[in-house]
Amino acid sequence: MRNFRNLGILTVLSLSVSVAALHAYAAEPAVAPEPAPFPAEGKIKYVARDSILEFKALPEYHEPDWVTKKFVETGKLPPVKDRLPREPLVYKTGNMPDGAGVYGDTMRHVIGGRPEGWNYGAGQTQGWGGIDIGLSECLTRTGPLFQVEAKDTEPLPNLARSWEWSKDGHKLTMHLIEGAKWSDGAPFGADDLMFYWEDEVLDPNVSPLNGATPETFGAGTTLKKIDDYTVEWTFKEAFPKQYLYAMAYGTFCPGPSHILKPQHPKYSKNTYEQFKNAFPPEYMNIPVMGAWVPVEYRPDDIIVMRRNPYYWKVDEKGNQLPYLNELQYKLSTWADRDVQAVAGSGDFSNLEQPENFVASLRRAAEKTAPARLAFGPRLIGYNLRMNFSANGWGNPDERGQALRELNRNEDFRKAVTMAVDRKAIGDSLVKGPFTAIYPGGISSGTSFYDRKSTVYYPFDLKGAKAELAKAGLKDTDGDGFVNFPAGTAGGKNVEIVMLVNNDYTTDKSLAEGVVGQMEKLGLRVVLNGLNGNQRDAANYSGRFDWLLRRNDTELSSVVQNTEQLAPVGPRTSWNHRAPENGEVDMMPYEKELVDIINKFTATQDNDERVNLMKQFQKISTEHVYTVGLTEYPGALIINKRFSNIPEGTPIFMFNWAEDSVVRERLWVAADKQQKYELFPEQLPGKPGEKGPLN
Ligand code: BQZ
Ligand code: CA
Repeated sequence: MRNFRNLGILTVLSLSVSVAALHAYAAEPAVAPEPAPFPAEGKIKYVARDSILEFKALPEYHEPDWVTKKFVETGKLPPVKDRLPREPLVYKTGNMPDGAGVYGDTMRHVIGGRPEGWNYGAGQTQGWGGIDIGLSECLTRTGPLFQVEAKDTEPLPNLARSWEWSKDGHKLTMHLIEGAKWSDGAPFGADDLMFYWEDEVLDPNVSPLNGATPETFGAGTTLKKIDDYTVEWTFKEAFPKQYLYAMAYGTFCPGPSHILKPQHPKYSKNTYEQFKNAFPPEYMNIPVMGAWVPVEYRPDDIIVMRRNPYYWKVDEKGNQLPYLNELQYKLSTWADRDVQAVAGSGDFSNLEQPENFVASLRRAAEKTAPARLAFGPRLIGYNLRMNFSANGWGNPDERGQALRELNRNEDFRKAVTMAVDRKAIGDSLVKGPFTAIYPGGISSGTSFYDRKSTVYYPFDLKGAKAELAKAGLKDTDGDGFVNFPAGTAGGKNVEIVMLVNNDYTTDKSLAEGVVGQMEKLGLRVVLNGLNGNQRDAANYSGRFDWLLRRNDTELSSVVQNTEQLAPVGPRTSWNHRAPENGEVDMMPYEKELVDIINKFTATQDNDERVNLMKQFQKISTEHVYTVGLTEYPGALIINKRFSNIPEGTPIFMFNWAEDSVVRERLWVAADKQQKYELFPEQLPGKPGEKGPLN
């Protein structure tokens, strides 16, 4: 039924969508232009938060027959009811679009990242594309919240099954799921949380993946173990419910402490580097709380994961989840993920690169199309971020230091933002109703967005050049590029190195666009294109002058990764962090932003939160905290054989769709199942052993 809808977009594509020609203003800030409405497809069926899941004991439990026959009856595994917690997480049938499912089949992902190893808590990526999202279950969960009305929502329980606040709101007692086990059968409990908190988050020598720092949970926050299934948070603020989002994916997903702790420098002779690299990609069967366990890794080829026999979630009939026996992650490119998903050799993609929109739409509109394609709201955006640290983050040389001083000059930032022709930038990616002028700040697709609070410096090259002159830059040697003033960096041409993620066509296209437009302004920009892992490392360590970066959830949801909106801590902002042993040298307006974020986090008054975000939006766009480039909608592409895909799932909001679709609930009807499994009727082996168990 989606095909005719896609045709709808195709016909819109053929119309020449004309945005009212923007008048070139002087350097007068304007209000952002109204983004052209985008026909997001798939109506989200909003549900009550507590209609999704609960924790309770069921009269009986089931598992795939082959698990019983080959593993339980042979004594290799205890019976399924002994592998489940006393009260497992139960997904309610009423929230399942296609009801309870049947076992079988696999989901074939294609990803553009590459695994560094399995030590997520020490900052290693597994290659993105849903791998870490599936492996690392977290205290709370927010991906599926897209289907819950924003006003009364709160993160869903997950490893933390319930929590309550003290009367004065400074303490939060959190109750963990009881009797759950890691995929190797070891017990899960508060010790896993304490290792993650004390020895990974608080330890300044360890930086967990997705960037959890002590300030992510509020400066001065403490966590204490009460008993095996109870922990107690203590916060400086009263009732900072915002931090329940930080306890979801990305920032509080504890690892298997029984495996990790012996390798940590505090408990071994290992260096921090040896700890981080103690579980290379070749290390198989790392214990996880997730639904699938890595059992096979072939470099540049594939990662295969098999169902976790101790997974602690069931459906209302008592069927232990997941329904899908296997996940595959073909190690290719992000662009190839789109191609394979519409072609049917892959099963899933977040269509997020506009260069692939038209070809993907055409293929998905055909009768024989193997996959459904549905666009969501405009929540994918890109910003040009300037390194604001003038006190040493990234150890710049003289040129780099001089450039950071320029980045901190508002006339310079205005010159840059006014020299960006956002219409041309968007059209360079894809023509049609998709891209919108994006001044920066909160995405227009979020419930916190307020256009009137969004300051926009319209494209105006003449005005931009005037601002550049005001910043003290002149082309003293007449070669078309402005120079540093005499005595600064040798009075040479200003040369800006912009960090770019080479794994995406879109990132590279936008970067080329920026180079070209800055040249017209008289600024020489040079690209430093790195693959995703190297780009992330350079970003975290401040080794960049400018950074072209796709938005993360702090701009597509505001409530997720909120601490990344401003330098509320030494390592929370994407483009302004503290040097080794120093402070963040904040500019006055940044201090205002930090103050607003802290207030936002400390209040639960929705009207006040909306108001604070309007202030944030105004101050950050007026002072050009980032230079917005373009924003557009993404589309979810999923093979038609899968059931239980929630209609209208956005590819990106509180998290990526790999989280939001709730993969452990997806299933394939028996008559549609394919023989794609690579390790049929096999289960994960022992930690560190080769491959799956037969
Ligand atoms: C989605 C996502 C799941 C990271 C990554 C990648 C890294 C960034 C970002 C996206 C990929 C896909 O995004 O592009 O569609 O599948 O993995 O995690 O861009 O380089 O560091 O933030 O999420
Ligand atoms: Ca020059």
